[in-house]
Amino acid sequence: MEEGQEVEITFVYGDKDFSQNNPHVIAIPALGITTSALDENNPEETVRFTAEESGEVAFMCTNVDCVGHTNLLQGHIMVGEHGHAEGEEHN
Ligand SMILES: [Cu+2]
Repeated sequence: MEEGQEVEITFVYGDKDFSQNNPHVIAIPALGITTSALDENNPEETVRFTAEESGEVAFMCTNVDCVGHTNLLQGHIMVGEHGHAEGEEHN
């Protein structure tokens, strides 16, 4: 995604093979975004935001009790500089 771009991201619960419900709560702290608990009962949530600055935006699970929690702490969304999105043409 590119700086200044409006973005929608849908987080999808992916633990359907588990024998237990395993709620995750996803946060993007730099954008002040936190989802509801994502689980069997609420398997998807879409967040919308505008990427104001280029760089890496971190996201992670904030439910410290979820199974596999330590694997879910290092998500990154890459925001490119305006006008430098890969594949863009300049005429
Ligand atoms: Cu989690």
